[in-house]
Amino acid sequence: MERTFAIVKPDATAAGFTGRILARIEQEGFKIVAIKKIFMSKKQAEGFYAVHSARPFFNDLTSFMSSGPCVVMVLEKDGAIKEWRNLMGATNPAEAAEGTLRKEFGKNIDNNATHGSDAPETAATEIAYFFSALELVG
Ligand code: IDP
Repeated sequence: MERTFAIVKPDATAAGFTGRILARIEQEGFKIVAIKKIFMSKKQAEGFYAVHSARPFFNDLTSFMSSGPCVVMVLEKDGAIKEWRNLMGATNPAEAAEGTLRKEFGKNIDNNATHGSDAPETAATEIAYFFSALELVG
């Protein structure tokens, strides 16, 4: 069974969408293996998005991610990485398909409600950034 790392971003927690997003996650057959609410510092957000440090939107992205609380999670399902990205939809909510989380809950490309790992190596790194092995409750 594959695991991926997911975030309910600060725009979505502030708007009160956490419960509805968690409900969709369970309805779509993901098991929530670990979950917690955190408020990242700018430095912690920069560490998490280090792979994007050369991108023009890095400062805005890390400021946004440290602007309010997030819900961070480890999700488990067959093909979890791809399945979670499919459920999130396109990065830009304006381009996201009907029925996806970013279409329903995202406002724009900066405030797009959710994050998901893009590959097995990133999933492993991102899970380890936020959770210890003891916190993963299979
Ligand atoms: P993903 O979250 O769909 O995997 P990435 O390309 O990994 O997309 O980008 C990480 C995050 O950075 C996105 O979720 C989005 O919030 C933000 N982002 C990506 N591209 C842009 C952009 O062109 N302008 C502003 N923000 C962007």
